[in-house]
Amino acid sequence: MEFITYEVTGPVGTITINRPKALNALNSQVLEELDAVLDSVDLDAVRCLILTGAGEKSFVAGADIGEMSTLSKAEGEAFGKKGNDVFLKLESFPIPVIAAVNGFALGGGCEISMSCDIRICSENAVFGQPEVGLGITPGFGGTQRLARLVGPGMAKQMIYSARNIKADEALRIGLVNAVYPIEELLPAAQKLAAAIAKNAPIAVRGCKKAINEGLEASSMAEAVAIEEKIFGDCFETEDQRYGMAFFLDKNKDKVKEPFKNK
Ligand code: DAK
Repeated sequence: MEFITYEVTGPVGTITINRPKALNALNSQVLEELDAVLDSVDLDAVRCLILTGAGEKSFVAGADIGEMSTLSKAEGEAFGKKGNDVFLKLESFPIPVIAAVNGFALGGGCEISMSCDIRICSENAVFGQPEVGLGITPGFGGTQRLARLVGPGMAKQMIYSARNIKADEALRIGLVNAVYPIEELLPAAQKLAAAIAKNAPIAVRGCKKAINEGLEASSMAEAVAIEEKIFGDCFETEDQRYGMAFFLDKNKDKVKEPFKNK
């Protein structure tokens, strides 16, 4: 792959968008490679993913404006579909994905971070949806995911004004969970990923599914029914039996074994 690197350390996989000359902007090839790398993740071994950008300046500076500038209507739709398919794949990916936002996250960059489960960022991060200044609307889910994450009022202000916000404001409005000095960002992401990876993987996946599908449900009754089903499924797992037996066994000298993902 030319623009994506993928490294696995223990149960944590790190995907890096590596096109620093264009501030990691998303062109068709980046989107295709991202799609392929997600398909290649070994879900038996990897329990959490980190998504980041190469370098210290930019996470993703948006969709590739050069490539988009010459698109016809049909090509624009095809480009949009390619992006939306990858973003939906990330959002519904079976295991959690942490976006480690290391600089600019503009347009498609902000949108791809919002397709991840959790966002943390560096102090130099900048978020924004500048599309209306380019004569387009956000096209990779920005109007939908930003409104769900920070509320419609703040999302509308950011999108209509095309104003970028810095890391401290992103933290204040709940777009990111934490801000770190740039050199501490990846270690923090790895620490969080390791903490997630240590827990029962089938239960963690179930939580992701329950939260995502519950948010799409039309009523709380429907949402809790989704949770009930996923909760019930846990009782068919070895990990549930082991986790509860370990708690009930009051032997303080016993060391907890890794969950088996079964
Ligand atoms: N696309 C292509 N190249 C980009 C780029 C981008 N989004 N952002 C930066 N680059 C390139 C620059 O052209 C420059 O290339 P060279 O001139 O060196 O060849 C290089 O990266 C370094 O950028 P700058 O020289 O501009 O660096 P600065 O530090 O001065 O400025 C900046 C950094 C991030 C403030 C600036 O580069 C900038 O404003 N970039 C554009 C940010 C932006 O507007 N992003 C949103 C793009 S719109 C759709 C679905 C989704 C979308 C659209 C349609 N459909 C459903 C159809 C998504 C749209 C977007 O994301």
